[in-house]
Amino acid sequence: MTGREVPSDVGRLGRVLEQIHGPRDLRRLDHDELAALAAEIRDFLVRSVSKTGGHLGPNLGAVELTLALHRVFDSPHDRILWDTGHQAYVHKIVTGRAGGFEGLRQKGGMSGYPSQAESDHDVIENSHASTALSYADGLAKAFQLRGQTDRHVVAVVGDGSLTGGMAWEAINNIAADHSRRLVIVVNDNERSYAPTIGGLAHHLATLRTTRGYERFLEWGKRVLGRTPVVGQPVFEALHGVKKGIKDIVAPQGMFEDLGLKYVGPVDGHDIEAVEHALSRAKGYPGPVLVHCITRKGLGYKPAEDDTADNFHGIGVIDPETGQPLASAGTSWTSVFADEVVEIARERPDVVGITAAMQIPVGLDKFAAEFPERVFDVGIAEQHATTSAAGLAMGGMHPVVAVYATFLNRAFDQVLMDVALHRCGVTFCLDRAGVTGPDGASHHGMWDMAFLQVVPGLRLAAPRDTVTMRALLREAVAVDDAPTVLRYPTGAVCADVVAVDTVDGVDVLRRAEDADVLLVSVGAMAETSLEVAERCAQQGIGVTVVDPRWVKPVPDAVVRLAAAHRCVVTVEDGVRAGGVGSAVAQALRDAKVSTPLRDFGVPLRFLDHGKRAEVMSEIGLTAQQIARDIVETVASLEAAVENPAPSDAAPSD
Ligand SMILES: Cc1ncc(C[n+]2csc(CCOP(=O)(O)OP(=O)(O)O)c2C)c(N)n1
Repeated sequence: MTGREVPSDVGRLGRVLEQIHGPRDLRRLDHDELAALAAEIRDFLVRSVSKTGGHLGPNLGAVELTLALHRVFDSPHDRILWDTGHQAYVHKIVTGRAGGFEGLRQKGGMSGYPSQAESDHDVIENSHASTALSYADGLAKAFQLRGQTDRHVVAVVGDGSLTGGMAWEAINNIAADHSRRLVIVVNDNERSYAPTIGGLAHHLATLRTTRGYERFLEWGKRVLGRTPVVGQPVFEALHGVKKGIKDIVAPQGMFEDLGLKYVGPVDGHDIEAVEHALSRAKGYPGPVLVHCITRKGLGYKPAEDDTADNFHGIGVIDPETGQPLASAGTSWTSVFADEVVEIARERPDVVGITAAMQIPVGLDKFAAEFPERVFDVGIAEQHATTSAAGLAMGGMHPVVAVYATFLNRAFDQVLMDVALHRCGVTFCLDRAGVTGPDGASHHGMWDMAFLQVVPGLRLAAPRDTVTMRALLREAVAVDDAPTVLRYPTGAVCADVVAVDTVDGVDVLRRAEDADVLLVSVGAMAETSLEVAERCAQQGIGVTVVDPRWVKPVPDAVVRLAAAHRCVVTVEDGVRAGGVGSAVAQALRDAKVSTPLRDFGVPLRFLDHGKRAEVMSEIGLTAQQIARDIVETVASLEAAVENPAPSDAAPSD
């Protein structure tokens, strides 16, 4: 398909696709119909994902693989698990959800990942990579223990996700027990976002280039097997040295040495070949790994031509050209990207670390200028963190740039490996706070809560370009403790200039006769100022401060709080244990009795939708916060006018 051939109507299904209501319908199709279906699915994906945004490239590369999986295995009786889950659109289409694509990732619409609420065919929905093999291990054990041995468990994992440590912990366990059937399908497109890195990638590359080896063995078996007396023994002898030959010619022994049967490599776009390999795997009594070679973005020229990331994840685009339709504005990521390069030029000890997301987190400019000082460690946030500790111990200052939600994984490493050892490591958490269309797993709402308990760690939340640059510099200047910078997704707002500074705490608005001290965290500054304006219109004075460094709570915040009737905190992180909780604790410790009202993200998993829609749903808009403050101040006044009797007798 070229860009020109993409029709404009989203909902239209092709001739074959409109007959597909569930996986069973796939099994009736002949070879030509399957080929037509694959083309129709690609056409449908381009038309719909270009309208909504989403993961286009990975799904274009997984079309034939998904069709083959659903023809060979009987989902949902058999369980098909998608690692990360961003490549499961085709699975959604063939399990009766093509109609949901108009609302893909929109509020109230279909999720961009598998979702148990949507379909019995969906099992895991976490979308943090490298977990599927562990789920599969557990499911296979459960089926065995419950006597459901006719049920197959299949885990589909990309070569990128296979770089994550959890995947290897799972393989270590899966391979150790041959009493259970479990099929691992490696969807190897040689890419994570960017080309997959590391020793594993080299190993897979070697396997890719030695396809002829398995064919040679097959040939040997056929030809020599037909030769009576000498044939079979010769083959046995040949096969006996197979491992030895392989270790020299094709080190695919790695998987087999671990105890996994290896099938492949298979052309992942040849449905018959994939079906053949999967059928072999299905019939095997123990764990099997099927290695499929695919191409990300296949069939859509703009994606095929895009060497940066093959349209891994896109916003709304013109399907003809692949160009974005909306101009994005200056992103927080690009402000970070520019400043970190400036710093790197001045400080040769500063190095960058990314967990397979160099472009998305903005370390690409740094890497272009200082390639030897930026390390892509694969999807390995834990390793990234402890490796950063090692770099710090060796005299460098690492800047670890990750999405906020993915640092969850490395909590113990931040705590024990970095903080306990007082290592100067700076974590830059992109996409912090409510992110939007990627849903529950991608909201970066936990960092400010779980990092509160890390002794010595300092956390800053910039509110605009100027504070972002300044705080990054302040953070990398700390060489004896971890520092964290967290900033949201999307375009950075206009600069919010402080009217005053009190011991490092920026005063953004000072109200005469202030009733309320509003402590605004990072990018909530614009909202907080609007809150103050709305309250002023109701006769309530609100002074707005931005502590910049929110952990530990600055003393100045406590002193200012003591001089007000009420303190309000506004943050886009989870309320439970967040900055509001920390300020409340600091006030209690200082015996400041000013009442506090904390606004933040409620303790539940948030759905997908636009960021503004989600913020409104959870009450984090200026209008909702201002209304609440007006009510709080009114109830404080009522309490002063009608104090509760202090000597009320206890009830029996
Ligand atoms: C723990 C974690 N870190 C980072 C990511 C971001 N991420 C999403 S998909 C992806 C690349 C996955 O590559 P691969 O598994 O090969 O799948 P492909 O897109 O190539 O099909 C990354 C890094 C993630 N989902 N989870």
